[in-house]
Amino acid sequence: MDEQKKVSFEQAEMNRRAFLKKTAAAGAAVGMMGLGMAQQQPTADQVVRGKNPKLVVLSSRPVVMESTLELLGTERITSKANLFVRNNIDLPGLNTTEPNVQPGWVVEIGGLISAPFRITVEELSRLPQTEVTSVLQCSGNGRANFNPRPSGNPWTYGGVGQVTWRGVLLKTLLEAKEVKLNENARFITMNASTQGGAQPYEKSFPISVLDYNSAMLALGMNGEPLPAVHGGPVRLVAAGTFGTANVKWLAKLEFTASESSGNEQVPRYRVPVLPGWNTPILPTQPGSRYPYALNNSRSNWGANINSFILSPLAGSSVKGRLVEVRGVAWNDGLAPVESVEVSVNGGTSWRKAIIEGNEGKFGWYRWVSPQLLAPGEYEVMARATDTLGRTQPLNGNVWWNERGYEWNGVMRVKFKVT
Ligand SMILES: Nc1nc2c(c(=O)[nH]1)N[C@H]1C(S)=C(S)[C@@H](COP(=O)(O)O)O[C@H]1N2
Ligand SMILES: [Mo]
Repeated sequence: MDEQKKVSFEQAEMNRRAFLKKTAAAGAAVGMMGLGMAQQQPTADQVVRGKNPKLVVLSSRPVVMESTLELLGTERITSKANLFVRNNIDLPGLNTTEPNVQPGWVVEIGGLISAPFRITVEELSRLPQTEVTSVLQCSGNGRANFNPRPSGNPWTYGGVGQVTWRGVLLKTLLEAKEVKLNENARFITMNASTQGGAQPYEKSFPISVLDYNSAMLALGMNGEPLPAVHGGPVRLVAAGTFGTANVKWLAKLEFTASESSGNEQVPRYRVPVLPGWNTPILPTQPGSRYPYALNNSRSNWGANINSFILSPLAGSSVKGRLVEVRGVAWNDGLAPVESVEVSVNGGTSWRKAIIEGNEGKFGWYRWVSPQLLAPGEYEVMARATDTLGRTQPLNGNVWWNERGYEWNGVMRVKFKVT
């Protein structure tokens, strides 16, 4: 267990004990009501105010909770109640979906630009605002499928959601301030606030991969001020990238010539690759260790192509004969998702699903595949492909990597037709 994990494990344990003590006291006060409350883990709404109690808490300190395929299937845009949370470092007092009202909050913008400056949230809110709908996904989502199971939070499929961000494009901000990029600027290096004594969180993303043109300082989500737990009052959103670059509680943003060498950049959040950017994962022996360094691996940059089956749900029974298999597909937004193929016979034959629509290039493509199915047991699979020919492996374990990132294996769902 590395040092950071050990610390957070101890914190989680302390938190659990404090919680048990509290619930035991509360339980005693109401005569326990026969609920055996002292055995229960805190629910998502107890960990973060405003969250749906159906979210699954993976850690209460730092806060890590995942949504479910069932909940994701009920909404076109994931509500703040149903959106997963991934904190590496909690900021005290922000475990709520309410806005984080902090007048005068400052973001420092600097590094390789013609003139560094500071900007307040009030000033940001007076600049032209842009909306973008994008898929937010933890790069560890799907980790529980890897065999052997890598260390880290055992995300199943719920570390993902689709939300609409509103804020000021970085490009718009620099133009408004009449600030020019230095030609040596290659990366954006960001720091989260350390208010309340929080540990630093520093991440870098290459300007080229990040689709600099759509990177924004987000102040809002789904038509409301950005919820505190999701990074309010201001968060960097790089549509098309995995969650890790989307720094919450943004305090500083610098244009730099190279990547941060901090712990969150290396060895964390990386996959083995041959040198190069946005390259495929280098296959490694499942179960083996990898000596992560900046030059033999890459950070979790652009989201790789993926698709999830949202209906029917695993283990469910549906009425035949016409069964609508439904789901979503997405990628990094660099090319459109071209097709989703569905198989109901273990991959022997595939049929193209109907793509019903998508929420812009960074959002989910909703697809449906009507199937005529006689009563019986089925296993349905779905595989997305984009116009660059990028597709999902039938066996996601081919990309097994020590830390279990970027799972995009074809999903298999067993259900019954009655
Ligand atoms: N300041 C800060 N920003 C952060 C993190 C964090 O721990 N601290 N976690 C990152 C990771 S790993 C993910 S997956 C996303 C999760 O975003 P959410 O909690 O809003 O769902 O936030 C990213 N931004
Ligand atoms: Mo993440």
